[in-house]
Amino acid sequence: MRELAQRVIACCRELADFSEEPGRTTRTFLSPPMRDVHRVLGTWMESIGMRVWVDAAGNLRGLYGDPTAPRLIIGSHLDTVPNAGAFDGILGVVLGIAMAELQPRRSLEVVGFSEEEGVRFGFPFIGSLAFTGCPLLPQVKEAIAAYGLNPSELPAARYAPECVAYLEFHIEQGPVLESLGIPLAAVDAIAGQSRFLLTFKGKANHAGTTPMRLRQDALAAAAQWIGEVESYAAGCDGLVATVGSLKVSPNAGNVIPGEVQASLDVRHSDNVQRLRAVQDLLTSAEKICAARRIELAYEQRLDQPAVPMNNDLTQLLGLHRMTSAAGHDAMIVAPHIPSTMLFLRSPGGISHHPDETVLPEDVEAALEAGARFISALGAKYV
Ligand code: HGY
Ligand code: MN
Ligand code: MN
Repeated sequence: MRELAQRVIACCRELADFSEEPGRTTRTFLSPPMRDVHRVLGTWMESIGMRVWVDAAGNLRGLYGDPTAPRLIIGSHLDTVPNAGAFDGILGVVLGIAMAELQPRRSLEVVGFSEEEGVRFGFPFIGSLAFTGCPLLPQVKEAIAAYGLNPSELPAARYAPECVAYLEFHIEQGPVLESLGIPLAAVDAIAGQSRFLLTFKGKANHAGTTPMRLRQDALAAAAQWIGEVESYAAGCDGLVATVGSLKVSPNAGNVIPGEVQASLDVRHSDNVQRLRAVQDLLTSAEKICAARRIELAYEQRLDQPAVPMNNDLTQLLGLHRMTSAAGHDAMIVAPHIPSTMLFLRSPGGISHHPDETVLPEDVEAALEAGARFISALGAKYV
């Protein structure tokens, strides 16, 4: 297993070089480097006897074993955030291929979802939404056609009726397992998340000649609100709220900002508390803008409730249990197919960053836990 674990890590590090940006890992929905990822993983899949295809949503699919038998799905995402690490998403796909290499006595489909992070269009989970038969937006279908795939074949991307269970290996992306000194965990629920795009519209003007009392400074309004977002979340147990992206226009040092676009990401394992926080934070933006004669507009990009994992499958993993504060494709798949997740420790608790990493011994432990899960599953889902 240690040799296989080393190959898994080496493969993830090799794939991290497939990027839209030289010198850092950025791979978004159906971008050119995705073809290289499909090629390298497809070659490994074919070498162990899997049938390999790319579906109309750009998901990489590999089927091992009898296509008519009850099937386990092992999946995660192939895309990344900008300047990402080498393991978020891709580790789950490569571990799925490694599980197939161990020649389990059951059918296994590995799915590399084409997009989970939501970077290209501002909303996430395109690959797993297509996999679960959800319709895709026109601009996504245009991107699919531009990539050379056929949007009219999207219905065929839906999971097969033989699918009986879904397992997603993923790095924890936080500090919990390291603080407990344990390598792995089984996920019992995934926190809900709300994503918004807010537009603060003021009045651009000359930075030198415009007195402070006459300004309608969109960035000053957004900055005041961002401070309130941080202090609000810091005061709410279990809540996280982030303004991760900011677009300022005209974005010149000697011009008062006329318009700012700001993202908002709010998460909590309890849906009621998450929705209350969203309402409070939008109200706070409205109050700040009213006081500053700034126009405010906002659109919701995601309203993803918290999702419990399948208790039987989580139990079957026989590991420490925890809730995931990060979102995952499993939250899209779980309402359709009994699902669970297996977390690997994140050294330093770092993710969405080039320093993201895994320990070889933890990858080895994940392979062993995955093999135990598959043989235990065989007794339950046939
Ligand atoms: O943002 C998330 O929770 C995940 O990493 N996509
Ligand atoms: Mn991520
Ligand atoms: Mn991820």
